[in-house]
Amino acid sequence: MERTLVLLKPDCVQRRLMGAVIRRFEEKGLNILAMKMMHVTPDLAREHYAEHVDKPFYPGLEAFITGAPVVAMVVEGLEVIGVIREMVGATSGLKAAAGTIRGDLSSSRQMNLVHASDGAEAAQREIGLYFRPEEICSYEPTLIPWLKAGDEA
Ligand code: FUP
Repeated sequence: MERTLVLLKPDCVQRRLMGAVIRRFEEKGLNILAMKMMHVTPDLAREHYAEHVDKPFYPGLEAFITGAPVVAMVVEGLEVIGVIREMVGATSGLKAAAGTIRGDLSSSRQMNLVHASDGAEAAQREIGLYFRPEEICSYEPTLIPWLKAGDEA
């Protein structure tokens, strides 16, 4: 099992699309272990987007991500990091494939609705930025035998 960090970004909250996006993850059979609405501070934005801080688009990105609340989530599942990246789609909503969250619901590169960790190292780091260990509610979904076969790790 893997865990990943998902953020429903300020545009997702403002556009009333939180339920639509969460529904896709639930219907896929993924397991939401933690979820909270919060404001991203400029300090947290700089930590989260450390690799982008020096890029020309960073000031606009920081203004956007701190401009309204986000919903942060920890999601668990088999290969969940890659599965959610596929569900989210390419960075720009204009380039993201139809059927993906961004492809279906966004027409922007910045206002692309969802952040999802792009690898195991990023997932561990980003979960630690947004959640204390005691905020992550590990549990065994009773539906598991109807979501995957017993020999699927
Ligand atoms: P992604 O992994 O798809 O979320 O995208 P990146 O890590 O490449 O970029 C992080 C965020 O920066 C994206 F959500 C959108 C934003 N961005 C811009 O606003 N302008 C750009 O030119 C590139 C990225």
